[in-house]
Amino acid sequence: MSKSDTIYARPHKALQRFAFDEQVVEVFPDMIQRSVPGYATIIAMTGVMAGRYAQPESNCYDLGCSLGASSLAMARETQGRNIQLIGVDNSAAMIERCREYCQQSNTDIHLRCESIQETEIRNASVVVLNFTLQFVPEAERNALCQRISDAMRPGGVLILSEKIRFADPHLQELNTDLHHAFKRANGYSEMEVAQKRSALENVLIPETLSQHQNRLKNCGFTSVDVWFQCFNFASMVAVK
Ligand code: GEK
Repeated sequence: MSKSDTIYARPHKALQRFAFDEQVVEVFPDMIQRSVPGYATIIAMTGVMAGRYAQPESNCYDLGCSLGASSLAMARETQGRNIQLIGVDNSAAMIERCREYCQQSNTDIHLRCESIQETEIRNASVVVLNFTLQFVPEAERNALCQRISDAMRPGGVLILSEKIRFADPHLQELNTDLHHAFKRANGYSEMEVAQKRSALENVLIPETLSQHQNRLKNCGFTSVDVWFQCFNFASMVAVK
């Protein structure tokens, strides 16, 4: 059981930029579950889609794997196909804890503590970017998605889940309010919601669904669909 997230429960005098450090690792499962609408569904269905698209003798990547939730879901659904699962994260604290989880569940996932902009990607049939592209500098997102597309086998898929922004100001305000209501319903106080929001300012940079869809098409993905959305959180599937 992960500890409950109380990182922003007390007033922080000088609010630091949000970072994926030991303190976050300790509470991460609770934090992401209570903060991201549909998280459990997205993880479970990532596994199901990997089960459908993972090709024998290929690699499946979980980019920004954190504690390996998507990797473990993929592992469950792709057994016996001689697939190499590869999890990449640039937080040493995350990778260390992820390694413990993989050992406990006796799951063979190759873990790399690396930046996803630099990690080698090849012979891929499934690539997962679950809530990670949003932390990559905007200027580097096109090149990363192009590299993923170039490394994919025909018929492979990219699953891309993100917090999104709305071009329409009314919808932006509505969905931001609904997301905050979701967090309050999950036990976060007004102060926790406000402090977390400030800590993520200029760290998590959301884009619109059209920006994502256009980028994926420009990178050579043929069919692109939004298969899940709840408020300002969405997950897309892009077929190569
Ligand atoms: C899940 N996918 O449980 N290179 C490598 N890792 C990065 C980079 C980068 N440039 N930027 C951020 N990260 C997971 C959740 S969390 C999402 C992903 C969230 C890593 C960062 O260290 C963190 O572990 C992860 O991406 C983002 O489905 O907390 O909102």
